Amino acid sequence: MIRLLACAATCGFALPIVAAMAAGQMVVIDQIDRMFDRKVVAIGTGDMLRFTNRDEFLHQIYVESAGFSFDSDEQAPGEIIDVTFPRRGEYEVRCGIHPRMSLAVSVE
Ligand SMILES: [Cu+2]
Repeated sequence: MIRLLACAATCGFALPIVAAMAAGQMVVIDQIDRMFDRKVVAIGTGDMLRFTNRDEFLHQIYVESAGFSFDSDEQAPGEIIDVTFPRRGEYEVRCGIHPRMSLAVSVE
């Protein structure tokens, strides 16, 4: 145990572990009444947005950009869709079924 702690202090793997724990935050975005629950969200690189569907009909979220694209396919009521944003940038999450739904995602 002492040897392990000594190695953690000198071998440098303690820092990456802390960094990994700090990354990967999750923000829940509800979809309700044909809207996202906010217009804008700011997250860090590698963070995840969790999209719920609190309506009684389908949603289908997607992102189209040069750096990152995603399509959830049909999301049933109650279903959860997780989207991880792997790199910095400004993105727009939209719904393929409800064209007025829009969420601006700033990844820093
Ligand atoms: Cu929708």
